[in-house]
Amino acid sequence: MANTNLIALERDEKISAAAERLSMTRREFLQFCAALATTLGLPQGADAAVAEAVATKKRPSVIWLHFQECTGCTESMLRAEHPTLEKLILDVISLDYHETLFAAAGHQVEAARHTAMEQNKGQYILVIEGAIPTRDNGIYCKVGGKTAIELTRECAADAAAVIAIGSCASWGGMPSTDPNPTGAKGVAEVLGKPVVTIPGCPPNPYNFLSTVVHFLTFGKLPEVDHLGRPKFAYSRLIHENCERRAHFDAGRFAMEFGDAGHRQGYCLYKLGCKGPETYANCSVILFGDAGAGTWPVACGHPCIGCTEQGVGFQKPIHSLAKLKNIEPSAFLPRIVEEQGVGASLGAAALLAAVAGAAAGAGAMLTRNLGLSHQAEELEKAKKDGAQAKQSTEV
Ligand code: FSX
Ligand code: SF4
Ligand code: F3S
Repeated sequence: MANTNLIALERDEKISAAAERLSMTRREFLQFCAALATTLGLPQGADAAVAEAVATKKRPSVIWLHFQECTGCTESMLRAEHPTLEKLILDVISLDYHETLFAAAGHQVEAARHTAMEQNKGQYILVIEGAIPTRDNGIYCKVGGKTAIELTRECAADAAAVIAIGSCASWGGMPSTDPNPTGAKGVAEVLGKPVVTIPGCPPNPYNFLSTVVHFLTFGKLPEVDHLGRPKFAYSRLIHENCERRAHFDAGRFAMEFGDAGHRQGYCLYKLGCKGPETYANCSVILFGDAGAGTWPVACGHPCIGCTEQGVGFQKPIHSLAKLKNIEPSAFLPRIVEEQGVGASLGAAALLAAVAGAAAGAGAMLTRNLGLSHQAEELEKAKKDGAQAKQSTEV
């Protein structure tokens, strides 16, 4: 069935204006929004709500703090190969404070943070990048004379939502590697309450963008798992969607880097691949908008489990992964799938047609559409979509 809502939007002036702002054609803009809706696992029709929200809603103010980290999160967000992604990220949010991107310095920047927090009290999104050192009262990371602990608490107090971006902010990540000399911890632990986490070192910018677009469209953050990770991105093991999976199932393994098996694309399990115990969508949405093959395993390196607390930066890179559960490959048809569940064929076709930004991901994602979410989650998303139509500004 054709998606009439989305087609109708093609002639909408607000959509034209948004597309122009982003140096896209209207069709490209709508296709990109459809791809985002598909990434979020939303049902047919939600893509129009996403497009309208991106085009018209007031951009949420974002305060972005940096603590113990390498700035790779920011780098991966804003230096995407394809210009669309960084433009969209900067278009859907109002980045009112960001220590590494601000041209200004010192008191001017501190004043900008206070102003943004006062003017958007209770409405801004606090994004934290980097771990928080807690040993010796947090003296190992200070900005403007305040420790990371103090800044986190101060900025979180009046935030509408807190997002911990990257593995460092999610649970401590690389800085928390044994013996963790600074007592590096994640945001949730320091605040003593759950926050949304988008782990990955670096995290995939699509997962951040999709999370913010969900907030923009529905006025709330997406559903998360017990570690605060959005379910749309972290509900499947890498191993379930891996392009080398057929080799694993057939017992064909690379035994050394550069051996015949490695050169022929065999499974990297015996080189320490942590795909069987790591939840993330790297193999499905890829990185950098640069087409097929742009994720660690495709490049020939075992997954190190960078999104998985207790695996990444904890387990030795070349130790064998725990086979967490015996899930069949997502490429195989399932015998228990309910009929009529999953993203529409229309959305799938649109996604596959999206040039550039989602070209590499299109084939993989289309193949797996409808497998990643349960029926009740889609029903819930449908209701959210209907409510969003009636709701006002975020
Ligand atoms: Fe770096 Fe971010 Fe890794 Fe950490 O990403 S890419 S060390 S997750 O906080 O800057
Ligand atoms: Fe892919 Fe790693 Fe699983 Fe092998 S062990 S199929 S390389 S995720
Ligand atoms: Fe990280 Fe593994 Fe993905 S190392 S980027 S979770 S493939």
